[in-house]
Amino acid sequence: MSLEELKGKLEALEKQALAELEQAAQEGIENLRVKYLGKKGELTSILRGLSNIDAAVRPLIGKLSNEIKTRLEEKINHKQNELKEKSEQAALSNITVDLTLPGTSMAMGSMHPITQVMEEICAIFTRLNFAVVQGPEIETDYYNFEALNFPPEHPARDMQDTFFIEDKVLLRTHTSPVQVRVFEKQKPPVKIVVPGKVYRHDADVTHSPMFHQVEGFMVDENITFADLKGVLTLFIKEMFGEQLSARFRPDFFPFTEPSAEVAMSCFACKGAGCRICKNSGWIEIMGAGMIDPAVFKHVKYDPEKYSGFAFGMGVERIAMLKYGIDNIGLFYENDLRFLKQF
Ligand code: FA5
Repeated sequence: MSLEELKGKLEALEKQALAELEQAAQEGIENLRVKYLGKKGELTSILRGLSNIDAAVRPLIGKLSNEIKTRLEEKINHKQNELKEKSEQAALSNITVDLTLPGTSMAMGSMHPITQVMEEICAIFTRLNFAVVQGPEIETDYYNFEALNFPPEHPARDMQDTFFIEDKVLLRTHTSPVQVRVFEKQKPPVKIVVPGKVYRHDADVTHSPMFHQVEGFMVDENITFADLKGVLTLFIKEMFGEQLSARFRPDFFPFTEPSAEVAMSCFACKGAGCRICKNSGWIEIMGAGMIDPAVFKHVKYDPEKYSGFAFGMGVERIAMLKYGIDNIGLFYENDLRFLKQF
């Protein structure tokens, strides 16, 4: 075959391929690619026959057929993309979006009820101008017991109540050690509340091995038991309203003298006696009293000049009263059905 004939054949092939491509639907494109460019395709078979032609024209024909191959490949790809885009557009235009449908709402978390109650307690005292301070949960025997005037053989130091980490290092059993830490650093007047976790070897429906306390104390000249009663009565009214009554009874704490146990009437039986209040009609929520001069001596406060009161309450107990919960364990189970109610 002469050069001209071969050229004509190749050009006719390209023309035919382009005409077919023009008419092709999406499904037909791949067949077209195989038909012209595939291993057994028409262009390939012409290129195979090159060995039989005159060596002088071989490079020209090779060049021409490679150009045709590249052009066809580009056009086939272009057409394929064009058809694909068209069919996607068509599919999209069939979808209707209802803009009035409600959106997918995100599940929102909320503060744990104990945190909420603890913050509520602190807010009442900050309105009375108390500052909020925190202290370490791992304490020494000195701050947790000794400086608070616990005698060396006091039962609270016993392994059965206290979680010891090592000799003289323990998980604090109450928030009262923070009193001593503050007094060491600050001269009166002090007016502070201390929220935080405490630990005791203790567990039943109203007791947990880890629970929360809020400690409060106020030291200045001329602070009396009347100030203590005034502040705590105001706190109870703010926290619970007028319905539940409060009771102050003499009690004993090594670090207060005189001391009082503050209790509230039982939320479940309204004082008649039940499982929760152990049939007494009352649930203790707080220990309180006038700070013992022995504590002042440890921190070099002059007991002749200064006096003060302190109180410490169980946050879980307050939360149980406030929401009528009869099992302290519910606070720690992380059951969303329970937690979502707050
Ligand atoms: C104290 O811890 C004293 N530090 C309180 C205090 C402070 C007295 C300042 C005087 C001056 P008590 O051991 O009674 O006191 O505990 C205080 C409150 O914590 C109790 O009234 C009770 O409501 C709560 N509580 C005690 N043990 C547990 C427990 N295992 N689980 C949940 N709450 C508890």
